[in-house]
Amino acid sequence: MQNFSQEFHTLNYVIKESDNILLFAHSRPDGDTVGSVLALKSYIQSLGKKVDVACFDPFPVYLRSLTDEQFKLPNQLDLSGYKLIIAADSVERGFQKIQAGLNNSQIIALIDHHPDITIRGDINIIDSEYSSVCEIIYNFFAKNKIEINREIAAYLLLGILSDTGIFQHSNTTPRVMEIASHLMKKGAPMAKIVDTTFANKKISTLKLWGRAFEKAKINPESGMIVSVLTKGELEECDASTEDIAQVAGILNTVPGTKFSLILSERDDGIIKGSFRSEEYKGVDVSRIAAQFGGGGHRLASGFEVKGKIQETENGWRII
Ligand SMILES: [Mn+2]
Repeated sequence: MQNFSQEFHTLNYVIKESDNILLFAHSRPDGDTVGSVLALKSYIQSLGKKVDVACFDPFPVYLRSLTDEQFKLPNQLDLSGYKLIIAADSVERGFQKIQAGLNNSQIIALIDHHPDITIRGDINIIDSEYSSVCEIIYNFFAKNKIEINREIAAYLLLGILSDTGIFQHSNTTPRVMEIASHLMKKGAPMAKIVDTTFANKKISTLKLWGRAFEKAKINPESGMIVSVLTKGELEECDASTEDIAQVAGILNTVPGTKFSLILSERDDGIIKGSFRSEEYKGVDVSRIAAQFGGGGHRLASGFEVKGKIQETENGWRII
């Protein structure tokens, strides 16, 4: 795990030297990217600087109860006007589209915890060992002795709770718990954030999950639990592909299973497979995904293939 002392110092220096700063959240924004950019925004604003937050997608409706903040669309902004641009979380989900148009005098900082990030900026703070970008930004504040007020604490906890699945995923280290504890002491409203991010499910999401759970099948030999979602079901439930994301995680909680797979039909005849497992189950799902040309982490991986899903007696197959 890198501690980024030098990078944190440099980033804070550049922030202080820049009057006009752009923060960039990834497309289909989640709690981690939102928490990251808003925590940084709060700090940068307190220094009396001009700061904007951009994203190719609108601010998530479900986070409205936590903040009145809004995103700006990149094409509504004069991107050449920013001295410093900081992209936080999944920097290859949106930010790479604007990077080419920036000029050499502008400083780019990338903060991410995804593996396989290939783009680089002037300041690179990228390490997949961290639970969330909010954990990294917490360290940035701590290292630079920046006061974490109630607002910043709430944003950072939002990101940590989102990316650890409320401390359920294997990325929940003792350090993550320490940070969360400190953020609560600073006034972060834990219960409210949990309610907002996880208890607030749309009826369309629940209907779609219902379809997937109803059809789930367990293969006793491999310990796999599998289910499928067709494009038709997505449309019938008025659900989005985002609503599929957690299904594999929930299926993986069924006792006696070793890993879960959810197959879902996407646009252009693509089928997406998402695997999940847990540390104690002793399965490396990235190796299974690799057999289908995919990849990812040991406990969460995926692949994409062209084809159609066909039901068989003890599962489904892709034809
Ligand atoms: Mn994240």
